[in-house]
Amino acid sequence: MKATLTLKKNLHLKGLAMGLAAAMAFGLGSADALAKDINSRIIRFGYGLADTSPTGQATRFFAEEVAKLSDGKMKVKTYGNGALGSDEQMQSALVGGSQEMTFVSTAPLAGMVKGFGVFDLPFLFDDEKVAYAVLDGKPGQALLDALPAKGLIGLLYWENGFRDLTNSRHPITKASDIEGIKLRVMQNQVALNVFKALGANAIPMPFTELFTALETKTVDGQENPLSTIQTSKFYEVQPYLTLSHHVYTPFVLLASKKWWDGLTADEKQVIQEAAKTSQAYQRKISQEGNVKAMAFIKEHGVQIDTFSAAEKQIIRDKVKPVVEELRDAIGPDTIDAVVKAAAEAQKGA
Ligand code: TK8
Repeated sequence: MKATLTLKKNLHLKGLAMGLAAAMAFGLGSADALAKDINSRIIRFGYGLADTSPTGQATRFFAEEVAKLSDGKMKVKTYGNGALGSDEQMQSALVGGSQEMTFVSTAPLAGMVKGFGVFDLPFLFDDEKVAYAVLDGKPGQALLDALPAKGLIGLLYWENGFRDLTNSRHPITKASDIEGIKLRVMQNQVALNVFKALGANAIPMPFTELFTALETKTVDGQENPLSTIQTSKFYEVQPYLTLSHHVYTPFVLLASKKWWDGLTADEKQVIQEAAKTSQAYQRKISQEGNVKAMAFIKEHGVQIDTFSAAEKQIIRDKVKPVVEELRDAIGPDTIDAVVKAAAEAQKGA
């Protein structure tokens, strides 16, 4: 009799243990979240792109991941279309602690960490794979590591993408066609000097002011990836597009350090895990978005041109002196590390 009771008790305990193990193994949120030190939080995540953009979609994916991993306790509220300000204004809001998260292009960050200006140098990366190898490797991490001293946590890189030129004046098929174009550029010394070297009348301007500036012809042109040209509706006021792919701009997924330092270790882990899962998703839909945007822009009557290899070489030659001059403005070690890592990644491709 006694033996049977013991056997039953053991079987019962074993069943319980297996049930809990299964719950943990299948990551059933509630078992995990309850066991973790996670508080109810609202996270304000502002960004400049249209909420219909692929990266706008990625912020909602990120919000769902955070909710899943925190059992709904950490709620990310996303605000697209520049609703919370320009990249520069949101960077400052994170430093001050009045906003928790954003993604911004590396160009505006160069004002805080000069090394981020390296990504505004033309023709650095042959394709996205090379860019990911550099960004997710030591050179990219070294730049993120410089952000906490400025009040920002650089979680990882998302993709803005290869930039293409649009304008409302005339087709641009040769390097010399850029001369005299009033071209909006992102607000840093590298982007400004590079396009001045190409003869453009380069005008630094926040992204949030760009559509109106194009519509009112305050500027003739701009440069951004295809999915931005579509979703921010630049194609409506830019009849000429040149597939220049002249610069690859990364986004940095940022958190406010003031806010971050107040999170528990488990809450930080939720954000970091969600960021990592979202990176693969964001890069995938970013590339898919550019393919869709190309077809969309073509259908909407925009004239699409390209630069020949010879014209691209003329561009490289024209900006070479400026790139040399900018070595100090960016940091020679950063430039050399990025160029070396890109060459290695390209060889391994
Ligand atoms: C969006 C910007 C934009 C960037 C620019 O907030 O400013 O042209 O390419 O994507 O970060």
